Amino acid sequence: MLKLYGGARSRASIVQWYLEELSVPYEFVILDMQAGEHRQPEYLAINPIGKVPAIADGDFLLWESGAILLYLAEKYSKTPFSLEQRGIFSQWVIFANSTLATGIFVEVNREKEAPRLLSALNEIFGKQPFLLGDDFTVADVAVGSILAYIPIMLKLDLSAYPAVLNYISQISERPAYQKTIGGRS
Ligand SMILES: N[C@@H](CCC(=O)N[C@@H](CS)C(=O)NCC(=O)O)C(=O)O
Repeated sequence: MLKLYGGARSRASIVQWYLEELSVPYEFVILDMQAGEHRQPEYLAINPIGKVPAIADGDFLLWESGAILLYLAEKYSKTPFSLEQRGIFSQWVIFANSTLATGIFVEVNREKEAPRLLSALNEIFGKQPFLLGDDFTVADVAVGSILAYIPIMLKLDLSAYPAVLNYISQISERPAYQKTIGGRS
């Protein structure tokens, strides 16, 4: 069975959310990060950087939440990805973990970056329920988890972005979300 390594409150929840969406069986190996279990040789053999999440899918090891999401999306897709689809999914996952996360959660960037990022997303969600249209995809797990962490972790007023607020509320109601990220708020 696929093993997901993470802390009780860590970015492993993002991968766990997607595993639940996909109905993929997994074992969640919860490391005691307070005690530094993620920096012990046993875990460094899985991720030499000593960060979570990581997965072990049989003998195959992978770390960085975005890389894991993309691997799972492709592995469990009913049809093979085209080069263009792969590009679009990578675009949104990398956007989520680099541009969006640093624009929102790095305080020094927030004032300048948050309004333009959230305005652009608000435009998109004003026209369609999910990032790529009518269907929920891995892009929504990556971007949605960063957006959903805003009310959990920051006191940021999102009232100027009603479509973003509506999107956060819609994804927060998904059973797989409730079982994972939602369970920590
Ligand atoms: N970009 C990485 C970030 C990983 C990361 O920073 N994880 C945190 C937990 S949320 C961690 O392992 N912190 C422990 C440490 O830095 O020692 C990802 O998305 O996987």
